[in-house]
Amino acid sequence: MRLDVVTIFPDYLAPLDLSLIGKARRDGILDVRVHDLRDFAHDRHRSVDDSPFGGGAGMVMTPGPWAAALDHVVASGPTEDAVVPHLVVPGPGGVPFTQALARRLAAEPWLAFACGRYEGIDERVYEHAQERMPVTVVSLGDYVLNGGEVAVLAMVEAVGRLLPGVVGNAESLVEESHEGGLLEYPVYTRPARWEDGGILREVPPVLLSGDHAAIAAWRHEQRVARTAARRPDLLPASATTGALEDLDVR
Ligand code: 6GU
Repeated sequence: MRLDVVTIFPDYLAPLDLSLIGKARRDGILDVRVHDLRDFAHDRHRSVDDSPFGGGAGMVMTPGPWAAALDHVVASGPTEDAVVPHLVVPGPGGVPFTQALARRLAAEPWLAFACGRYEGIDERVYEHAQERMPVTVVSLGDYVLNGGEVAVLAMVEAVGRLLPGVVGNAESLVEESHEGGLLEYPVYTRPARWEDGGILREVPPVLLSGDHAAIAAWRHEQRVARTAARRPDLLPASATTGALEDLDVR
């Protein structure tokens, strides 16, 4: 998979050299290219922002450098199996980033990310981009970050680990939180009896029983209980309200 990132802070993307994503790059699974937006500015000061028309706080990213940078990314293709990238613009006003969206993005051969800063990017940049490639504005959640860079790190990690060969144990991809619609069950390892400064903390006995059906049932109960406590929005309404659907009333 080819990934291009346009940013005014290329150093922010340095973690993409580390861990599983760094390994995937060295293994040739990911081809990541980071571009400095200021390289596409036209003036001596390499400026990329200006004050907003209509007034208001902060600065807005100017369209010229963005159009030049995105045109440069498009012109650097086509890749083996895509003529243009799917452009992802991180921003709190986007569609929610979910495991389902991560899976859809993981099926794309080429993604580009446009990292905004300040109060946002001039709206005409979206028009320019949409006439050349698919564009999706994506939000990590209902809070505000200073720019798209940290969001790109999160999205690239979530997408990259779904690519074949990135996560060694493919099984560890299926039992996780959000795959299957429930949060993950609690996990334990040795010692089975842990002396924690005068308090004995033990592993739930069922996990030591060797009874695989009982273990599976316990883990499922834990997933449902944990999801009800922390993320009731993920459960069908019937699971939390004891709604009529459960009573088989006809
Ligand atoms: Cl994707 N970007 C920014 N700048 N802020 C955010 C976000 C993204 N998701 C939540 N807040």
